[in-house]
Formats: sequence, structure tokens, C-alpha cells
Amino acid sequence: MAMALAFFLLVSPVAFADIQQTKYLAVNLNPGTVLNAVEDAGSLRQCALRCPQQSCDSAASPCCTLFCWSKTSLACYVQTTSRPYRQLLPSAVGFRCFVKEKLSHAVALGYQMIRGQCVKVYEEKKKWSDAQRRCGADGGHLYYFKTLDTAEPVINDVTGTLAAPTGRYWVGASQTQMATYRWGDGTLLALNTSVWMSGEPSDTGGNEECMEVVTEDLNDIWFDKTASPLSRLNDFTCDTVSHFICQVDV
Ligand SMILES: [Ca+2]
Repeated sequence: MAMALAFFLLVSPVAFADIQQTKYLAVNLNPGTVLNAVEDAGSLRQCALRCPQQSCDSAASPCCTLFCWSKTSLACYVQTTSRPYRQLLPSAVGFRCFVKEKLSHAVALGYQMIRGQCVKVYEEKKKWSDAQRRCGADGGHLYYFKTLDTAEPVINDVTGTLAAPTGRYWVGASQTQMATYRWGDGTLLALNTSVWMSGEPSDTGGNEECMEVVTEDLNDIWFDKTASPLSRLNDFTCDTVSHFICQVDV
């Protein structure tokens, strides 16, 4: 069961421009928010300095998306784009948390920071192209990923917040020409990669050009629960209305 991860209420802007090039804004986080490292820090300033200051524009280097510090326990929690550890914020009380300024707009729209990625699953259902437009209006795009080992915990956590999940979500990949599939950033989605479910992409009827992630098969006849890593990608008809996952780049 995914934790309740939602942010709530951005509060007064407090920037750390004096010690970092990147500004952070104060934010309240729910307990159980997934962060990925905890260290001791004697001050809020020291905690802020534990955030790697690299630009998030480079996938090769880690960047810090948010951090929290407790004056009581002197614990410093950080969330970066690269650290694999899973730490849960133990309490909303006594912690001062800060999110990267660039992401504060998305956070105010209900986006969550999960494993260093800024994502939101929509309860409403839309066609793939309308879903892409909805994400674009938020300043983002349909969620895309390159490997399931990094995407799977993000997908599980964000979709776990839905009241009535269907197990099928539009993501940012499509068939750009016959038998050629690309992620939303234009990179090739290879046919032999393990992200595909068994027998997919099937392009059934020559009419399946948009990609969905399948997390469960409610009819229990199609989804291979034993596959490891779980293979989750399916091509499907673009006009089907479905839940969808948006992402704002960090
Ligand atoms: Ca298919």
C-alpha cells in the first residue's frame, strides 16, 4: 500500500540563495513522504548544504529536489535524483521542509516529489492526446522513463494515491511511424527492451499507437505477475480514455 504522499499548502517563500545558486521554497510535507537519505546536521544551513547543488538538467549528476531539517533531532532528510535509499519523513511536526523553487508551481497543483521525480496521477480519464495536453498545461509532459527498476517505485507510489485505480495509465511514449516507438523526449523505445509486456507491442488492428503502463489486470487473465522485472508497457488505442501520469522535469 502506497503511503499518503501528497504535499499540502506552500507557505512563505524562504530562499537559500545566499548559500546555494538554487532557491528553495518552504513547504509542508505529510509524514510518510518518501525521501532518500538522512544525515545529522547541526543547523538548517548545514542541512541545505547537504543538497547536491548540481543542475537537474544533467541526468549524469545528482541534484537535490527537496530537504527537511528537524531542530529537535538534528536530522536532515534530503531527496535527490540519484540516491536509491528509501527514508520516510517521520512527522510533519518539528520539521522545516524546502522544495526547489522551480518545482513549487507543480507542487501547488498537487504534484508529488517521489524518488527525485515530480509526478502526478490524474483521477480523471482522458484520451492520450488530451492527457498530453493536460500535462503540458501544468508545465510538464506525460511521464516517461527508460528502465522499470527506477520507474516502478515511482509508478507504484503515485498510482497508489488514486481512490479507484484501474491499473492502466497513459505514459509518454507513442508509435511515431510503423513499428517505431519513441519516448516523449524523442529517444527510441527499443522493441527488445524488457519494459514491454509479453507479446507487446502488438499494434492490434494496426490501431494501437499510444503507450500505457499496466500495473494490474483486473480480469487476471493478461498480466504476468511472475515477470521479473515486471514488464508493464502496452500499446493501446489512443482514443481510449484512461488515467494518466504527468511529470514536470526537475
Ligand atoms: Ca497492445
